[in-house]
Amino acid sequence: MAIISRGFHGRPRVPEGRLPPGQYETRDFPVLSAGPTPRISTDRWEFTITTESGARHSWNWDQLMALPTEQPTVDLHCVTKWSKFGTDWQGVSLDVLFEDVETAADYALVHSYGGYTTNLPLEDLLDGKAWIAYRYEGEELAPEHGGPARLLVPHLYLWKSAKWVRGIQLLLQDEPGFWESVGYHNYGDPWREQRYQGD
Ligand SMILES: Nc1nc2c(c(=O)[nH]1)N[C@H]1C(S)=C(S)[C@@H](COP(=O)(O)O)O[C@H]1N2
Ligand SMILES: [Mo]
Repeated sequence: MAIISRGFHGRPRVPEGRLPPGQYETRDFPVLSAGPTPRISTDRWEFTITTESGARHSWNWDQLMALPTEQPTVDLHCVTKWSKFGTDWQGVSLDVLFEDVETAADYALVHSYGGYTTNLPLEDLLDGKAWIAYRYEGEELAPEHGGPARLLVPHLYLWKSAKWVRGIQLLLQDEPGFWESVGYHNYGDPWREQRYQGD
């Protein structure tokens, strides 16, 4: 019987507990977009939170830049099974943007320039769990990766991190977004491997 010492064979192993089930680590940063890359200049860029009663809270680019920023370092998990560890971002916490928003809604539908949408519970955007990110690894966020600004919600599969984000619509009742309406899981927790409906 062969004695196999796992410590000395194969690829270096990922630190225990860092890779969700069914994922592999990559060092690349693949681009996954369902359509063409919209080009939005920061002069025209606007981000709006709309409440269930129709109240609108908007920020232009200069107003976004004037808000306090954070520099989260996070692991990314894509439903196509790649994970990327320790990515460095800069952006504004959604807690800052929601400070003056009064709502009784439990659900959020995120809208992007170009028409992409994705839904998630409002609580998954709050308490330090999500950002409007506009810098990646010390540089302006590239258009292919969602520049000038994207949503970053790293505790859910990456399809929830809407690129070219333009607004968040608050809803009393949940509504599926683009991938959620064609069979992706409604919530998308990588640690529970919620890839598709029924998982
Ligand atoms: N607007 C928009 N956001 C999007 C997508 C998209 O097609 N359009 N794709 C999603 C998917 S499926 C993934 S995996 C990630 C990919 O981000 P990346 O291209 O920066 O790796 O963006 C998500 N956000
Ligand atoms: Mo994805």
